Amino acid sequence: MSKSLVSFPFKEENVEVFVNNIRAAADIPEVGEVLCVGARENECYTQSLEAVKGDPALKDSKVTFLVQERLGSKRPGKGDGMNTALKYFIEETGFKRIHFYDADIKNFSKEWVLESEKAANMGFDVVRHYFPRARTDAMITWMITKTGFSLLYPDTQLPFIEQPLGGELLMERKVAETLIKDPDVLAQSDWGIDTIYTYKMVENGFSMYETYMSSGKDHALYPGLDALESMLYECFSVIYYLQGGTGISHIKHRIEHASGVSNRVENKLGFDIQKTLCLLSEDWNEKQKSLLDLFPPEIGKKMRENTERIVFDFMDDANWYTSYRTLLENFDPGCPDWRKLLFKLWVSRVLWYTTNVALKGYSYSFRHLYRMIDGYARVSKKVETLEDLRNRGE
Ligand code: GDX
Ligand code: MN
Repeated sequence: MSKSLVSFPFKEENVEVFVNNIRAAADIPEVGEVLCVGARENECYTQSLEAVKGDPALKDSKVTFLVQERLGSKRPGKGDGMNTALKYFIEETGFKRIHFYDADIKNFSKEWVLESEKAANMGFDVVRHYFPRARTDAMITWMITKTGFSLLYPDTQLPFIEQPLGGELLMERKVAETLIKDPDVLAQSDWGIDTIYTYKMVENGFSMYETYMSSGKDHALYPGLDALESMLYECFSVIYYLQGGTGISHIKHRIEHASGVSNRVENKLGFDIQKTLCLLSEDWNEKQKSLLDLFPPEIGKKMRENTERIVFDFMDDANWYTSYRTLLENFDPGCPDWRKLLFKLWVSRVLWYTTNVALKGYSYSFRHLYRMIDGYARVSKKVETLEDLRNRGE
């Protein structure tokens, strides 16, 4: 069948936004079915299903609702949702392609689907959306995922994928077939799913096109950085387990050039700095303090000072590189104190970046972030030192 399946993993989203998105996807001639995979049968699930059933605009469309299966071994989360969709796509349909979109996108339209279809029609196996983001957004992507890929896989395309955690993507059927057979993919039931999909796509040599959505993604906002703790931990844990992979092939990878950025995105500097500062000084215990002995003395000492007063001015690019290496060598994914410490190290890194880089402007910030990833790859390949990293001009 030459059509596509569009899939929305969802948990607790605004029903009106979600149903609008289902309607937009179902209305596209290239789309044969819309699949909605809910975390559980909650209010959002039943209300969205009711709304779909009663909608005359959807009476000729195939819209399927499923509760996600328990497929993985990590926290049951978005990973089980996405893998349930992959499994359904392979086992229950003959469609050519599967698309994924987050359910909470307020400005979702048929363009999102059609843009991916066009790139896939050019012969790419995977299409991923990327879009303009505020300079303080995507702090897990930049400081954890891209940094980790740059340290571990500097010779591959992995560090240079624009939005390795993005939830908006298309796969040709052969990609889905490969992923769903992979035990590492199936196990990853939590927020680590996006990282593992991205990694496995590259490891298997699938070609990738990144299409630029200049309108950006307008979606539900997080209250503060603390809400990101589980996402951070789950995304880092995947990188931790991915250490030691070898023989990653060079893939055909095209990144569509970015066009404009709206003033709203360009001028936004947005999270609650006051609240974030407090996260550095809260919840310390003796175990966490002793784990800091594993870090280079100047980093351990400064971090430990946070039990008395807030200190983050030391967490520059070079010290983040070293901290990350220490984490890769010593982290214990099962230990709650390592999890807290990882979070605090990352908070100090985000605060350093915000006050030393983000405040200097939008273009300055992105130049810095891209050069940081290039620099980390050079240091990993031992063609530059940490001192070079500190001395590089902007
Ligand atoms: N089925 C299912 N089960 N869906 C879920 C679950 C779950 O347990 N948890 C969240 N979702 C859905 C949610 O309803 C939404 O549609 C999507 O997954 C993304 O969740 P959201 O809370 O909107 O997260 P956020 O921060 O906007 O997500 C972005 O970053 C994540 C990441 O960085 O890991 C987004 O690009 C995600 O696709 C990406 O996984
Ligand atoms: Mn969202």
